[in-house]
Amino acid sequence: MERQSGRRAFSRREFLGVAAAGGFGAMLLGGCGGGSSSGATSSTGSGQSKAKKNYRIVLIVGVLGDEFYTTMGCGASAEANKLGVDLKIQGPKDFDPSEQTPILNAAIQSSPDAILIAPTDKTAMIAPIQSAVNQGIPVIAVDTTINKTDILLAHIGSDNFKGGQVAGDALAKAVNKKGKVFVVNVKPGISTTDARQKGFEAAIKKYPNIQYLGAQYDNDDPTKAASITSAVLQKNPDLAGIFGTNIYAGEGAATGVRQAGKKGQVKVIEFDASPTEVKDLKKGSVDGLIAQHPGDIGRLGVKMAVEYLDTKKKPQKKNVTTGFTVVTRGNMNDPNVSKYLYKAQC
Ligand code: T6T
Repeated sequence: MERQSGRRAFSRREFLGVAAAGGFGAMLLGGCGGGSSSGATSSTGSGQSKAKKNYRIVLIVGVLGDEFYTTMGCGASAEANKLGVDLKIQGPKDFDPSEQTPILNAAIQSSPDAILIAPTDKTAMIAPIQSAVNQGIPVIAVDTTINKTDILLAHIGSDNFKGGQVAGDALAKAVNKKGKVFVVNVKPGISTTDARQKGFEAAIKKYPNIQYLGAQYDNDDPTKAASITSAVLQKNPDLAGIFGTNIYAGEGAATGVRQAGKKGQVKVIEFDASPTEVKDLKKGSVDGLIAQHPGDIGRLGVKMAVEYLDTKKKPQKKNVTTGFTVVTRGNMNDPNVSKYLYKAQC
């Protein structure tokens, strides 16, 4: 099996290196909330806006080593640096609420001024987030969210249902509006990827000659995504297309298609724009990417937290939707598109 993902190749040193190289007031930490070290707050140049106080903010991502969250961290770190805020970035090694909860609990113990979090499950993360709120810590959900949104200060992320619809229409176009298609998804209970699947299903209903084979779950593991894809291809040698709902689903789907010798024949549309996904697009194993704007999510998250801490006024918009960009072989070198391709480091 070829190496597929930044996540599997992740090392803790690499992550710490990212923060250091970026020169930002941030540390990226692996593991279960252990040993958080404080990043130095860099001074800002004259004329730049500054937060009223030297706030401490924690960003807890969905999983470390995932370039979507790395890119979000880059945006958050840049904003923290600009505002003179101390930002720590932490996250679990797997996209799992049982790993994310102790990290959140440790962050709460350190009494930060605000927490930004990408909840790994829309139900399981309600109680841990409620604990933060009960201690008076404002919480902003970034990317993913929870079912109990009233306890959040706000949510910032993509319109994932719409993104799924765009993916559905793109795949329908790629397969000439006919044939069998299926979805590789992560796991049920994640607000973003659930919505993408729903949006995709709503879109392909419009095409009577498309037969939907349903969705299968890879547990955010590209190797599992590849084996799911191989099995579906073996059962359905006439498969026309696949939608991968995130980086690892997409990367694994492309691998499965290549391993079956069906590159170009089976069309693949994927969410996100990791370096591997972009390489697969360039080489023809993938036909389109729905790139989110994670840098904007991170930047806006820090900005909103600081505005709230400075003024104590709740944000006017509780749900901030960031955009996405459809990346194709035809437009991937356009600077207005390539600026949204994800980073493996800042
Ligand atoms: O697609 C992103 C993110 O939006 C989703 O919530 C989880 O997966 C990613 O991080 C990509 O792997």
